[in-house]
Amino acid sequence: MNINEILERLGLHAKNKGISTGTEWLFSSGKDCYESYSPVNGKLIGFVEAATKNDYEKVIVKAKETSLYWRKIPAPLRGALIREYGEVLRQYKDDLGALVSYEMGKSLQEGKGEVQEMIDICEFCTGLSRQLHGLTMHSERPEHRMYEQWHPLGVVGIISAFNFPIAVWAWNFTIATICGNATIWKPSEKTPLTALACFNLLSKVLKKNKIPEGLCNLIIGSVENVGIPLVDDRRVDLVSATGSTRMGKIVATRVAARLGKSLLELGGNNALIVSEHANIKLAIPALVFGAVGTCGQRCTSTRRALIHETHFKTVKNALLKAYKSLSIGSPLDEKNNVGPLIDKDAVNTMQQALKKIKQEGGEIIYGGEPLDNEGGCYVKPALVILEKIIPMMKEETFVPILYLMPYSGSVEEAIKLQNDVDQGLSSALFSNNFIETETFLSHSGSDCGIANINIGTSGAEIGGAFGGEKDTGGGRESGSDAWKAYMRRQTNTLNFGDSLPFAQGILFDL
Ligand code: UN1
Repeated sequence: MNINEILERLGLHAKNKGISTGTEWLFSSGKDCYESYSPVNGKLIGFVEAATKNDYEKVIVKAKETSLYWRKIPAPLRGALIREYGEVLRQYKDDLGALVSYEMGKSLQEGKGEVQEMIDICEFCTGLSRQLHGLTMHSERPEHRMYEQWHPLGVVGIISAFNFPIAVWAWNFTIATICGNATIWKPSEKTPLTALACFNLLSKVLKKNKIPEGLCNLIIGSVENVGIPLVDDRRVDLVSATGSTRMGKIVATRVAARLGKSLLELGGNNALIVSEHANIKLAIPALVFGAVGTCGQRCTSTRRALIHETHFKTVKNALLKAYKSLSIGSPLDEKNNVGPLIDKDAVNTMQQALKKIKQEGGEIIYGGEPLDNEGGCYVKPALVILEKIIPMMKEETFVPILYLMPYSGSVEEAIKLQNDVDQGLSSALFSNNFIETETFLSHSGSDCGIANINIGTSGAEIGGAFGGEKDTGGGRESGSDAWKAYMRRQTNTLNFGDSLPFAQGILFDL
């Protein structure tokens, strides 16, 4: 694979502009640049100009203006634009997937999978654009009609994280666009080039369809210059942010201070329960993929394995065997199972976390050490046995550390352990016992936004609503009726009679 050729096909250069209004690339008014290094081999991929506060101002003005035009375009026509983008993504799936892999470090399979998620959501949105339905209700008054409709919000700000550098943006951007909004995307500063590549492809579709500047905007900049101005800006009607709980709390508080809307998809601390009735053959690959896929950097990654004591030894040994056979190395080489962490800081975070885990009584039975292959940020995924809950187990480390913890008694015991963390994104139970699976899915079962049976915690499909409870932020993105967060609801009551009855039977004679 020739990465330079891929960069060229995606329209990327050694030095790139970092601000786009969809159809135009703008120079930054400042002098700062981001350098994007690959975690695969430590090599510099390219420079990207960093936006200033003034640049942000230029972009929001354009976005607001264009949102007034776009809201009048019929939703199915907005859907047709997104369908075209999906077609372009299909053509560039291999190149874009490889760039995701090279800039972020996830395996090539997963990089292409991320582009596939984008293609899928484009298809979903094409259909959805004809189904932005409201309800009709029966009025209590004669010759009255009551119904609700959904209108665009205006401008949607999208803040995304490095771990899914483009798919999470696509879930937000496609839905926001068919719902009639303009969008401004602030991607992670750690993965600016994949964002630029998405916009190079998008601009082809926008130009072909003669879409005015400012409908889809991208702005690469710091928290201070872009993040905070966007979050605090009353002109931004919805802020959709993906990232850490720490970041989410700042966004939520600042947006709430101006009574704005936010949609948050934050951290997870996801558990997979292996019950006494589990099919162990299914549970093992689900655990391994969940814990080491994307090198433990998915918000849906499996962090805790709660294993019934009858299976503990078997599962532990099977995991040890599987972990020993993992091939760790360049994610561009399809025979490798695990790529690098995002950067050296993440490697250090993992070392610090393991130190603390040891101090708190955890037993590291495998891995954890940094590997110095090819100048990248590689680590050996770690397995840790816990006999009791330790404070570290309650933290989301965002590195490949899997805690194994035995439980005894009924599935209720495991559910209690699972729910005993601040986060509530994803959860899984492996069991072939109907009473257990129904208990897990009942009102008193898993408290997470995602609860799976005989499927791991990661790898959700786009068709379902994605997000979680508690410190995960409560927002829902992607499928189902998540689109409602990107629109405003209006209740309409119409009188087609010749009298004016008041609701609740109130008489008001003049
Ligand atoms: C994330 O890590 O922020 O379910 C999103 C999954 C992916 C999305 C993860 N489809 O693992």
